[in-house]
Amino acid sequence: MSCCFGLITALLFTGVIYAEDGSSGWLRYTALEESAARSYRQPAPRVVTAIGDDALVESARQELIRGIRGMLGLRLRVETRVSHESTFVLGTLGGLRKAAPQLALAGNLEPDAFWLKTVTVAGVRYTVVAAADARGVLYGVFGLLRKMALGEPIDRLDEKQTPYAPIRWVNQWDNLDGSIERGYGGKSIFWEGGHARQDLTRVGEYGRLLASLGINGCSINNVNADPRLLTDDFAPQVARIAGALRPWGVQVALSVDFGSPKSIGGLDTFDPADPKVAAWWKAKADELYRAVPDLAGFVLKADSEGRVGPSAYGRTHADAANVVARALRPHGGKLFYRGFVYDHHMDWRNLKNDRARAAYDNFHPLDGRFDDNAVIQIKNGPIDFQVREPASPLFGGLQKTNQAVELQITQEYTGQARFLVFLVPMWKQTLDFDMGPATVKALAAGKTFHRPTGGFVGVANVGMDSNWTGNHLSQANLYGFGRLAWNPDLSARTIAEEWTRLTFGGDAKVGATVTDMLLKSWRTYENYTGPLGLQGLTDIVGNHYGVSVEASERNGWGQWHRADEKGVGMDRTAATGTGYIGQYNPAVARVYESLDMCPDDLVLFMHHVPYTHRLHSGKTVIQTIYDLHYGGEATAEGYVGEWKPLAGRIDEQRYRAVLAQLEYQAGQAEVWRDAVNNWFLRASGIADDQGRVGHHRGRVEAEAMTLDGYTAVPVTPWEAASGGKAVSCPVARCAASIRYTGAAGRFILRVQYFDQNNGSAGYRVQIGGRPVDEWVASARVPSAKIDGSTSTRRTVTEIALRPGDTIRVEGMPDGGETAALDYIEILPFEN
Ligand code: GCV
Repeated sequence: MSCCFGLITALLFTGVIYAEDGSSGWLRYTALEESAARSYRQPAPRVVTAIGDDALVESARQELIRGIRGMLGLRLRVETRVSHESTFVLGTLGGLRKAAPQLALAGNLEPDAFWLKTVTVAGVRYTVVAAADARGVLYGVFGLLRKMALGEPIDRLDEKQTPYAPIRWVNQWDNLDGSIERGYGGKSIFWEGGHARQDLTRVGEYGRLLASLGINGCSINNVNADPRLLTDDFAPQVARIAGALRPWGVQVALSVDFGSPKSIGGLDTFDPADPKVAAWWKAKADELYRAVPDLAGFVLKADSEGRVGPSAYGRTHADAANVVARALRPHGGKLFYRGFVYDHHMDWRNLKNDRARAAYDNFHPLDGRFDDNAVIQIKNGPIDFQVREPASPLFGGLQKTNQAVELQITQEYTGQARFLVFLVPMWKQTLDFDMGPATVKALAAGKTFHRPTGGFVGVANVGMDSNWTGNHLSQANLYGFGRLAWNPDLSARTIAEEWTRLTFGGDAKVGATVTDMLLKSWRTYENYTGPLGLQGLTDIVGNHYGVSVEASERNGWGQWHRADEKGVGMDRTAATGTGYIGQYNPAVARVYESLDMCPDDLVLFMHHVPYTHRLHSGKTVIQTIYDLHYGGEATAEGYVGEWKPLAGRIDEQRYRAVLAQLEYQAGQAEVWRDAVNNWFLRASGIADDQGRVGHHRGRVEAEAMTLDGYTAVPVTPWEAASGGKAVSCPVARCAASIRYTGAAGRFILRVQYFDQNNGSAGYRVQIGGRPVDEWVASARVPSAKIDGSTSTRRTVTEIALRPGDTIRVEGMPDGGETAALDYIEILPFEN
């Protein structure tokens, strides 16, 4: 044994940084820095005893063994009884009191809570992980290991942790064909080709990640539910998935389609008031619970975005929820009924229409009419996961109904796994917001009105990508959601620091840099996209990614910002607008209703104002739009410089992947900045008082270059390309060139091109006939068009230019991708 221990220690503690693909997430258990390892190793027990044969306790024991081995290089010996030797003792309070009364563990714990306690008996020290139930034991072990990974002492423990709310769920929007709606981390880990995957290894690994955060439920299919999931074929498949998650205490839930009694059930109706329909739901639930006895329940999206619902029969949402909830109740199941109900065919010409009103208007009148195992699942804001929204007034509008807050972990409107956007500060703004009766977190958790069920739901959409979320940094959002669901009083900084250390190790410079980048990233993204409550300004009817300022206007989807030549913003006041503000408690409404009191961050969400309106800052709205876009872009550009000094301090594989992501983001930030600013310049006719908007140092439009094969094409929307145009190559090879006429020197050359997803075009740059760069445009970007989503920047640093040199960019189309170019920029090289 001593030989093996020595070998393991030598291998683990050599300080070598191994390549990592991100699959371990924050559960890496890499060797602690030697002095920290020594301080834990010396007093640490060498034995683990787990009391009870529950599968979750077994998971807890295995996890402890794995963590201690990874971090300290110690192999724990497994014993079945608590002896007179220093031991890690795991078990439920009941089990421990019987098996080890000498530990004298007094008191009680809530479900899922845990107690980490150092107990000394006759000079022998025991490190105890106790809980009311087996799941709490598992959570306690994860809590203990996290402490060690964070460098916190564990020699004198007496810490109880109780989850803030009983509901801590994730939703996955996975389709049976293996795709994921708004998923950016690869294919489904659950489904493939219309069936549950044969190999569910990743599902188990996901369960482990979720359990480490205290997440106890996961719905495994899209809320835009495929009714086939409720056909007989699927029960055994759901049972297999549930089996993979069960050792981690994560219960499976299913999204269901309200039309199922008719579409797959053979009935001629899905009317919730029809006894045949009630009987169908009951029989279906009974059948499913035979296959999956611990099924957590159903999630239901009805009467929303084309899904059928109770309105088909003139019934209410309470009728719909209750008919399903009653089928689940005998089995202890819950029905999550989504509050995301709105009309997406609204007349945009009617200034009183307002999608933001919909959730409250639909559900507030029904308060008290939902059964106790039904929960209204409410998105954080009244629209749809925009970069900034006020807290949904519905949180304050339900006092006799269970509710849960729905947060979106997957970055649908916030950069889709290509941008660094840490969402915890945004979520905290909602959770900590005082609705009048109480904060959103207290209302959602059911604390304020003593509701039996409530809590937190996060739309996670992880996928088969090794790093789960499509990039390394977005994992911080999954981690942050879980930590907040367990304890919403944690600060964004604490969560960012924890995640950074667990994910990238204990190097202080890495910790400080990444934490700082995370904490400023939401505001940065907001600034270069849609600040002041403008919201997304993205392609609202398409991919929700690239810039498209007017896409949300003049259609029925209701994400309007109503910008015209005179002013901008939605008038949602009670006095002259849509009346949305009147849905809040009077204390909140008073602030939003008054232009003087309304926070600048939400001013255009609440009010329509002229561009010359002065904000609290003293600046006009239009100048603020310009300045924030320049500021946001500059901060995003700065990420690259902040990240580069971390080379060698984290593994090369993740270092490079993140660097590429940040470089890409910097380019996209410039696209957003210019597009939004140019759009508002054209709309308002008011110039930037700093002369930046519309003027770009060193920029040469591609259409102004000497073109060989390339032809100029208009771009839609016009603001997505500089000058509204690009050049596109209709033949096998094209070139755009200019003769450099400036002073000799060293420069950066930027090439703005379009990386469509329908081909992999090649590009080559030559200066004075010498090749200086070449690349293939093959990024995973969600558009096949020349637009704001595909606009991408390539930077060639430190090139020498002399007057008379020819700069030539060649493009070689591939498939449908036309090697399109927007512009080049020649900028001074600064070290
Ligand atoms: C699953 C937004 C998204 C949809 C999503 C919907 C919802 O509209 O764009 O993809 O559908 O929200 O939350 O139901």
